[in-house]
Amino acid sequence: MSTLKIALQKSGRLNEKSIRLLKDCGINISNGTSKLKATASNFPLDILFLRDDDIPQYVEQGVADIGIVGENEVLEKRKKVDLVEPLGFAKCRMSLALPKSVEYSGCEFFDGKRVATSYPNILSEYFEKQGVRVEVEEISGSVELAPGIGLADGIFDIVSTGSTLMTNGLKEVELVLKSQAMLIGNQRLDAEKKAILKRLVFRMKAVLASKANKYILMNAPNESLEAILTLLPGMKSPTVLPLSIEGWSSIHSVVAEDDFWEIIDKLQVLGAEGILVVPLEKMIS
Ligand code: PRT
Ligand code: ZN
Repeated sequence: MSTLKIALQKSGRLNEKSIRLLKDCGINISNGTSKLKATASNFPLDILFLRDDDIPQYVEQGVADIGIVGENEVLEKRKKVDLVEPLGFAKCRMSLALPKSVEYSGCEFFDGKRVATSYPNILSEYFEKQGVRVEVEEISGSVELAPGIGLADGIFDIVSTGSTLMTNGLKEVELVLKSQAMLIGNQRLDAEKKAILKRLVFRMKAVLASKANKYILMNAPNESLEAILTLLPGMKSPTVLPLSIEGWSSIHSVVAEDDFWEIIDKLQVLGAEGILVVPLEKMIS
């Protein structure tokens, strides 16, 4: 019986959420998460804990069959791996930033300028596409300090809240790409491993869908039913049950987290009452 090997970040921003995702998929990691290797007790999965920078290479070589890593690392490392499933966490953007006082006129501003980054490949490719020539200064950490010490005119780095840029007197001037945690896979998995991966992805999708949606119940006057039903997509269609009070119904449905507040506002205008919102544990469509 075959076992799939997954590479997870040993410590850092991806570590906890990657392990959490496996747990939400019902996978028990038995012998702790502090060691280099762990084994799942109830699913054919071995876990390797690595630095995130090494994960694309290990997956390409087949040392690990699959891995969870930021899309940004996959693009930067230029390894031949499959992008299997975006996982919706560790969302960030990769942006160009300049000292606040600099007047920015557009991408051509960077012509002949020096830009410090830990992502030289993504940056070079971006400027090549723009037809702008820049000098890429590769540094491995604290990129945001580079302009202040005269190492570079600007920087290219990961931005999440923007507070690192702000505290270093920098402003974001171009968003180059968006990134999130990604499940990646080796391109030559045998049939048995592919079958295990399929089972894992099925579970992951159910977990991700449940997080992106909420179950909603409400009471509504029958004269508003039609209007309310057009607002609520549900999984196939909403469930409508009569209440014991004449002229009223109970409506059950599933709504996307993203549209949630907008839909609630409209439901209230349409006379919906007693609105209950319940988190979903798993969602299988
Ligand atoms: O030790 P190892 O090499 O495994 O980890 P690492 O230090 O290289 O990576 P880690 O754990 O910092 O990040 C892992 C992944 O998380 C990254 O590759 C991104 O895909 C994703 N991610 C999401 C982030 C951020 N958000 C983030 N904010 N990675 C880094 N940052 C840093 C950024 O470099 C900058 O210094 O946070 C700062 C900006 O944050 P704000 O909120 O101030 O804008
Ligand atoms: Zn790293």
